[in-house]
This record gives sequence, C-alpha cells and structure tokens, in this order.
Amino acid sequence: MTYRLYYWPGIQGRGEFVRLLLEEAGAAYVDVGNNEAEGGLEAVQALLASPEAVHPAFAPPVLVNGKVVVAQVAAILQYLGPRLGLVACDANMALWTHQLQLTIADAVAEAHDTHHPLDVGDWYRNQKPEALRRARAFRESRMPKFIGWFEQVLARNPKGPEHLVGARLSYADLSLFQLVQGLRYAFPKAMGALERDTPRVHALARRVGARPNVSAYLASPRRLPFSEDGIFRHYPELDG
Ligand SMILES: N[C@@H](CCC(=O)N[C@@H](CS)C(=O)NCC(=O)O)C(=O)O
Repeated sequence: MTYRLYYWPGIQGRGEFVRLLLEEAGAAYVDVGNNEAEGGLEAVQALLASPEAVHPAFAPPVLVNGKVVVAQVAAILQYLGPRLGLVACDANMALWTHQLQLTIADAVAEAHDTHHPLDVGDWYRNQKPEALRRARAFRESRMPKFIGWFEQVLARNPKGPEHLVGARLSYADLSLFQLVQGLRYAFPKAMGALERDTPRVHALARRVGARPNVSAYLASPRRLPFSEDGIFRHYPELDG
C-alpha cells in the first residue's frame, strides 16, 4: 500500500515529522502537495474541503491509507509507528512515546508562535514588537525547559541515553531530531548556548541525522530547505 501524505507544497512544515518516518522506514508514499502529477496544492485543498468526509481534517498534515484518513501529527505517528516498526509493542511504552510526541507538538506550536504571537493569519511584520517579546520568553524560558526535559528523559531511560524510549529507534527520536534541527535553524545563537547543557539531546540528533535512510533523505531533493515560510523561521532579531 502506498501512503498518501497531504501537506502544503514547498515547505517542510509539520509534514516533515511524517516524511521522516516514512523515509526512515523506506515506506512507499506520495507527497501529494509537492507532486503536480498527483494534484499538488489543489488536491490538498480538495481533501480539506471534501463535503463527503465523515472525519474531516481540521488542518494538514493528513495521511491517507486506503479508507483510513488521519490528521494531527501525533495521531499520524501513533498510527504509522506500529506499521513501520517505529514504536515499542508494549502498550505502556507506546503510550509514553505518544506523550513524548505530544510534548514535541507543544514545543513546535510555541516555536511557531514566536513569529506569530497574536494572529496566525496575519503577517510577521504586523506583530513584530509582540514577536520580540514572545521570542525572548521562548529563548530564555520555554526552549531550555523543553530541551532540558528531553535531556532528562534520555538521562533517565533505563536502557541508556541512545534513544528516548527503550533501546530502539522510535518515531519520537525522529521527531526530536526535527525539533532540534528546526530550533537550530531559527535560533542558532540560543540553541548553540544550550548545547553544552543538553549533550544527550544533541548527540541523539546527530545519530538520527547519520542513519543511512535519514541521511540519504536529507541529501535528496525531497528534503525541502528551512525557510521563512515554515514553522521554524530565522529572523535574527528573534534570536537575541
Ligand atoms: N496540531 C496540528 C496542527 C496542524 C496545523 O496547524 N497545520 C498548519 C500547517 S503546519 C495549518 O495549515 N493550519 C491551518 C489552520 O490551522 O487553519 C498538528 O500537529 O498536525
């Protein structure tokens, strides 16, 4: 079965958390938004506007697998994890992995809100003073709290600090890699300063980035660059 990922074209966005899973697993998938032959942007818009959908998606990314339609990154990864061998079989460990993913989703939303603190539908240039204030709080308080918490999770893993859950790669590791990559892009100074105190998180990100399938993906044209249209944006004034 070929998975179909519906996400906005031209940006990594939240679709990237799903792509990383599919790429690591070597799964067959179509990135519909970036594939004109599959309908591109119009197909994404049509899925979202579909009047027949019994389970309408609020926002992309949306994963379609036959009759199954799943939105919300954490729910998509919860669905894909067992199918792609990227989550523990044990129910408690799977639940813990889901919790980690939801915390990553919280961090992603807060990183996004540094450049859109007032109105997600308005331009950054129309909310700059508020963005400066929000970014400062994020850099000084929230980002160290999130990254420091993941450092603790790694340090306390009874199976060692190589992975977030147990002794094997899970989708949470792939997502933490993407979070670290995104924050390094958006806040290179602030993240650089955090590195010394969170060595396990940064080592995990390096290991994930070096995995054969992930590194091949990162070097491929399928990996879109970070940009100021995505979630993680580099505005130097927001990096302190
Ligand atoms: N919590 C959702 C957030 C989804 C989301 O905010 N998607 C963005 C693109 S990254 C979007 O298009 N939002 C449109 C909207 O919220 O109206 C998830 O993790 O999937």
